[in-house]
Amino acid sequence: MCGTCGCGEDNHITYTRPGETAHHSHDHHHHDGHDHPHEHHPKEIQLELDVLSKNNKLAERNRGFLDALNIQSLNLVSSPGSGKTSLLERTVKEMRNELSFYIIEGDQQTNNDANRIAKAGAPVIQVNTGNGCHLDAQMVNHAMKQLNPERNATLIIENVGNLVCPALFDLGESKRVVIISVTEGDDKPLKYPAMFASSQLCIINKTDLLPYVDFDMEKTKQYALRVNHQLEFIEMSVKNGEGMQDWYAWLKNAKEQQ
Ligand SMILES: Nc1nc2c(ncn2[C@@H]2O[C@H](COP(=O)(O)OP(=O)(O)O)[C@@H](O)[C@H]2O)c(=O)[nH]1
Ligand SMILES: [Mg+2]
Repeated sequence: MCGTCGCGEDNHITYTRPGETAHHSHDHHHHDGHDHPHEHHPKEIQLELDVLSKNNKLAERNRGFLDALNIQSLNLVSSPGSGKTSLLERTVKEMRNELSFYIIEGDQQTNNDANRIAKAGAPVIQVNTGNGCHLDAQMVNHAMKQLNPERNATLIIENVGNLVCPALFDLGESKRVVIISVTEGDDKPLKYPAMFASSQLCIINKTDLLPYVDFDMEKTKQYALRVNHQLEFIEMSVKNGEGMQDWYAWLKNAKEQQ
């Protein structure tokens, strides 16, 4: 997996709330022991399986913790810049009287996104993954404990922008939401099928830009349905508000089904 996602061995992960200085974790990244990322030895494959099975166990613990508090949790995945933070800012501003939001922000560096969310009005914690290109269940466990979400809350995790590695890592979320924007091209579901196969909802964002780009909405949906025939879609423009009401209805419905 290190060969796939490039996560470093000696990696420092930090957890920061807006206005605080970084809190360093002592758990080094779990991907140890790779010298030759391009050669796939049996030992390397075994290590990948071990890392994923350890992550899956921790994810189940997160799920148990969240279930006990009747908290719905969403894992937001996309490539960088498709609009995850913009969607969360608008959602927090417009829905915070109806749902109790807690946000975990994942990025390699900076607290920019946590600062944007704090301004929008939700409790938030930033996880900086250093070299890591995805969040894992242990990072979410640490972040959740610091956030201390209340009963019946809605926890939204903005994963590191990357359409590949986050697909492999269950965080204990109840639902996974993949976002693509119309500027990214309509072949993304075919190029990165794992992400679409493991998500329940696909948001297609920046529809306000459709007149300026070659993007075939129906083709994109067909490609995505090929890898996941149960995938739901919301066409959206966080900028002009198209689809926001559908998203709020989806969020509330997911909460009720919890
Ligand atoms: N035109 C347009 N721009 C958007 C939309 N949503 C987000 N953006 C812009 O896309 C850029 C990246 O957004 P951001 O929320 O930071 O993406 P993230 O990396 O996925 O969190 C910013 O400049 C946003 O203003 C949209 O619906 N339409
Ligand atoms: Mg962001």
